[in-house]
Amino acid sequence: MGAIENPIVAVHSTGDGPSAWVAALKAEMPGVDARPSLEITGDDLARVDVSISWRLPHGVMARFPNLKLAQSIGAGVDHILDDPERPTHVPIARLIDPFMAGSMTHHIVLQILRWHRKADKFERLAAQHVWPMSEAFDHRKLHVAILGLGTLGEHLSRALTALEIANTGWTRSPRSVDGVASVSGAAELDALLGRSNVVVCLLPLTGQTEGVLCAGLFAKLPKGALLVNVGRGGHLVEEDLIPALDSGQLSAAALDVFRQEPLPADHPFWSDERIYITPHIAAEVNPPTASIVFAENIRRIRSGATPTGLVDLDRGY
Ligand code: NDP
Ligand code: OXD
Repeated sequence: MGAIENPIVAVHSTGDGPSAWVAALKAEMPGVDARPSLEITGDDLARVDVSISWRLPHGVMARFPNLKLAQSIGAGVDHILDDPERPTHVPIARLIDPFMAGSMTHHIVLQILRWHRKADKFERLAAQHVWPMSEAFDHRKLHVAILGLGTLGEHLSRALTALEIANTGWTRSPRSVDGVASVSGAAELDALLGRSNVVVCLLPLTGQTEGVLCAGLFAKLPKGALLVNVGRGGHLVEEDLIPALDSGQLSAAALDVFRQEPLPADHPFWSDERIYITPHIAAEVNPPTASIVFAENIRRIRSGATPTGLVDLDRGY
């Protein structure tokens, strides 16, 4: 495919819409012709070479016949792979933004320490003006299993280690990273779970990881463990969670992602105080820093170089 004359970058995002993204990209890349994906029509469709999107309605990407790159506004690309009309020859790039890694780590550390230090109990007592008996917390008794030791998992591991919280990552293929403990494959997962009282899911959603957070996995943890799911809602078998909490196998769950988002108002998770709910904000994408990555990938794809964050379509992440 040759160079496109006057190429257009198509931008789509849910939430606040594409305008903040278009503005941030123009600030980072003056002169770029960036437009909301859903407003591009007629002959201009053939001028689109890059689509930058979060949850683009299915079928829209297929309208760009000269598309060269599908760039995700997010670390996950499941929302792009889900599109049954996606042009399968077009490479997909996920977002690797150090800002997001820091943000994700802050969120997870907050959830772990809030549980470990019983923050909700002390907030309740303070509201009743009660000065409770002192209570000792021993962070040396924590061991965090990080399912998924990629860009985000590795950042988390280093931060936990700096906080003197023991942790081990779990990957698909064996990894050797200085200063980061890890195991890989199904066989090693069982032993890791057996010694982890916190399990954090930072996996991509793929055919292999769908439903990984289920009764079978919970049963391998020591009783009273904490589950933190910041991967995707599809990782959790929702029907297995409340029974695991009722039996005491899990003592709490911090969930940021759900099978249906927004979480329906009548969902039983809302009214269970053992479940800490956040609305998919663990690591919000940040237009100014993400646009640095997007601008670089636009330059690369237009000059024939390889973009950053390319997804292996066979692995699905
Ligand atoms: P990466 O692609 O960098 O890392 C993925 C990790 O998961 C790798 O270590 C990989 O193993 C491991 N993995 C994949 N499949 C398996 C498997 N079958 N068994 C064991 N390990 C597996 O992703 P990121 O760290 O950038 O992001 C992870 C996910 O976090 C995203 O896909 C997204 O779903 C979620 N996310 C959620 C956000 C939120 O706000 N809630 C924000 C950002 C991301 P290996 O090293 O062997 O390849
Ligand atoms: C992401 C997300 O994948 O925000 O980046 O969930």
